[in-house]
Amino acid sequence: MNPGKLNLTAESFAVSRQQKEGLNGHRSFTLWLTGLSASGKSTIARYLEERLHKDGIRTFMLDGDNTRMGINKDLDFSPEGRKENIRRVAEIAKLMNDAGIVVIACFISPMVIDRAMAKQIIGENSFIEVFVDASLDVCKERDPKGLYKKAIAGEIKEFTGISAPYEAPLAADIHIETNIISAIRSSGEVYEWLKLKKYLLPADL
Ligand code: ADX
Repeated sequence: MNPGKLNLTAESFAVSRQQKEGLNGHRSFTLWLTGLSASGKSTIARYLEERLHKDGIRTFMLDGDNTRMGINKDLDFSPEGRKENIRRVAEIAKLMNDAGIVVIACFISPMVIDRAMAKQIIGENSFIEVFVDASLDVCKERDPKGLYKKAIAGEIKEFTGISAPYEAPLAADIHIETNIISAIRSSGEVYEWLKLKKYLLPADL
């Protein structure tokens, strides 16, 4: 829809994102974890959030299973449903970043073009793509929710990796091979990367 047609004008705020970051004592940004179901996204995110919280960093975790039970409960797993899912959660992540909060977003987000849209919504300098890379065989073996079994039996349609595509990132900011390393070590790698790239310093440094 064309915003001009709806007679909308963006409102400016009295307190800027930078001021909110200053109050919090750290920058805000979004870590975007992409990968197959059962690749370890949510487990890594949980460890990472605990660690950041201990450092006094304000965080929020967005997870596909949860948002699909709430704000996105009207969406399916068709390509259009997934695109709208990603668009909405990217807008939510952006709002949270504007509020000074660090977002850890866990979405399969299987399409390169949809992740590019998320990056565009959130802003290039605030978006960190993390590829949580586990092979399909390993994910099928883990199958914590029994979904791969159902998908292979044809009981779930359009299941990522079985009957729907997953396009791996070609140039993720962080690439974690969870076939090889544990979730806790994976979260440590992300944490060290954030420190190295100075994401965890106060906003004005
Ligand atoms: S996304 O593709 O639109 O990014 P999202 O991350 O929100 O997916 O949701 C994925 C979760 O939904 C999976 O972890 C799984 O528990 C559940 N799920 C149910 N049906 C499907 C399906 N057809 N494909 C993938 N995940 C599914």
